[in-house]
Amino acid sequence: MTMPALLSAALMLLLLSGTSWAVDRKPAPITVVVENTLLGTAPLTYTTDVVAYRGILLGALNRLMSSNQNFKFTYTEDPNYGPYLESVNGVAGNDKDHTYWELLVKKSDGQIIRPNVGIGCYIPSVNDHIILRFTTW
Ligand code: B12
Repeated sequence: MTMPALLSAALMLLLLSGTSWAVDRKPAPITVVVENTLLGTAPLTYTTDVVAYRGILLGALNRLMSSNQNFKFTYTEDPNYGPYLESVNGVAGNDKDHTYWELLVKKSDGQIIRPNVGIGCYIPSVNDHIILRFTTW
């Protein structure tokens, strides 16, 4: 290959990779649904975005908390598994009552999954409905 041909091939590669990088960085909209099966209160629904490519749920929850006064959450740091969701909107799980915030996800095909990781490891997909459900174990 001649030098100009090599240069234009390199330029083409750069442009193509630049395009996919730009697409990957589009914010991924997600919905957060807060449910309390113990009080039987109506679910609360919020929307937010995952802005970084393969960003984690914790980042999206933090973004939601900073942008919406009606959503707040706290977590504790487990030495082995990372962030443990402790409370949502002022309601905290506790060992005495065997209560906790369960993490469920309704995927865009309607299927509800229970991720085998917590809020610090789950990577939301576009249009995920993240369900934070206060329940017992
Ligand atoms: C019992 C248990 C629970 C109980 C804990 C009750 C309690 N206070 O005792 C409950 C039902 C609350 C629970 C919840 C969840 N759990 Co759990 N749990 C376990 C289990 C079966 C045993 C843990 C244990 O007692 N170890 C013995 C004690 C002595 O050690 P410990 O370090 O003190 O244990 C504490 C931590 O394990 C912590 N914990 C339990 N689960 C989780 C999950 C996360 C993400 C974090 C940060 C901490 C944490 O609670 C324990 C008690 O304080 C393990 C699997 C296993 N066989 O180890 C899964 C396990 C730890 N849980 C797991 C998961 C995914 C969850 C959930 C995220 C599930 C969900 N989708 O909702 C939620 C946490 C949601 C949240 N609020 O952040 C995963 C974690 C994997 C990972 N790398 O993230 C494990 C490994 C099971 C699996 N699927 O493989 N869990």
